[in-house]
Amino acid sequence: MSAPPDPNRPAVLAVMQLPPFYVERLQPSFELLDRLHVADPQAFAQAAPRIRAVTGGGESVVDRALIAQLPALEIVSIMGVGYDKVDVPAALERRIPVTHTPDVLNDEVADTAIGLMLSVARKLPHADRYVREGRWEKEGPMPLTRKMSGARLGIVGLGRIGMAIARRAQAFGMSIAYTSRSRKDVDFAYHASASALAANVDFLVVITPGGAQTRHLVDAEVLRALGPQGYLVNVARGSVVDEAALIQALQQGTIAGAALDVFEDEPRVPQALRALDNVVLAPHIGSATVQTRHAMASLAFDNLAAHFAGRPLLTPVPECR
Ligand code: 8YV
Repeated sequence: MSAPPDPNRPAVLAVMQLPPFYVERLQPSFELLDRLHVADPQAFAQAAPRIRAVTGGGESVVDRALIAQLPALEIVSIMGVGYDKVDVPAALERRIPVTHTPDVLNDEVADTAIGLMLSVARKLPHADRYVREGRWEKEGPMPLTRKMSGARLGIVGLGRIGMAIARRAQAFGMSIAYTSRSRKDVDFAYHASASALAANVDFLVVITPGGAQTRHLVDAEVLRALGPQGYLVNVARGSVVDEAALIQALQQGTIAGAALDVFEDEPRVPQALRALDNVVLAPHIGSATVQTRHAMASLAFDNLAAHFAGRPLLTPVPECR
C-alpha cells in the first residue's frame, strides 16, 4: 500500500522524464507523479482530482484533453522557453497560468547555433571521422570546406536567442540580416519574408517559436532562395521547417547543407536525412548542458513555489502576463 497523499504537498504531474536535479528540488515540497497519465491510466484517473500542477519541458504536450481531466489544475510550469505544445487558450479559459524559462538558456542555444554553423561549414564532424577512419593517411588532406567568418548570416526570429546569436556572429565578422513578425530597433537589415532573407544570406539560422503560426515557414521556396551555396541551421522547432522539402533540397543540391538540432517527429529522424553527407545532426541539445539545465529547472521550480506561496509568478508566458 502506498502512503496516503499528503495535503501539504500539492500533487504535480510530470509530463516528461524530469532530470534528477529537478526531481530532487520538487520532492520535498510536492507529491510528484511521474508521467502517470501514460504509465498507469487507472492510477492517473484516481490521482487526477488532486493534481494541482503540471510540469514538463519545451516539447511536452499539455493539450485541452489533459487539462480537462485535471479539475484542480492551478498552474503549468514548463522547463523550457518553447511551449508550443501547451494549449494556452485552453488553460486561460480556466485562468490557469502557464510559465516557461526564458533568458536562462539564451547563451546556450546561441552557442549551439554557432557550433552547428561552424560544424556544417567547416565539416568538423566529417573531419573527426576522417582522422578516425584512417583516411588522412590513405587519401591525404581532406577536401577544402567553407569559410564562416565574414559570411552573411540571416536569422529567422530575432528574439532573445536570435539576438544572442547575432552578437556572437558579429564577433565572427559576419553581416547580420533578419526576418521577424515585426521590425526591431536594431541596425541589422530587415527582410519582410523568410524567402527574401534567404535570397540574401549564406547561412540561414532558424530560431523562431514553433506552433501553428510558424509551421513550415521554411519551405521549398525558401530553400530555393537560399540556393546551392547556402546553409540552413535549425535550433528552433522541427515544425518550422518542411522536412520533406529540406531532404529533397539537400539531395538535389538546391542548398549546400544543413545543421539540425530539431526534427519534425523527435526522436525519430528520417533515414533519408541520416544518409546524407551534407548534414550535421544533433539530438535536440540546444540547451543541454549541466549548468543551463540546472538554471532552467531552478526557474521552473521557482515558478511552482511562487504560485503555491501566493507570490507573483517569475516568468509567465506572454499570453498570461
Ligand atoms: C529543451 C527546448 O529541449 O527550451 C526549449 O524550448 O526545446 C529545450 O531547451 C527542453 O525544454 C528541456 O526541458
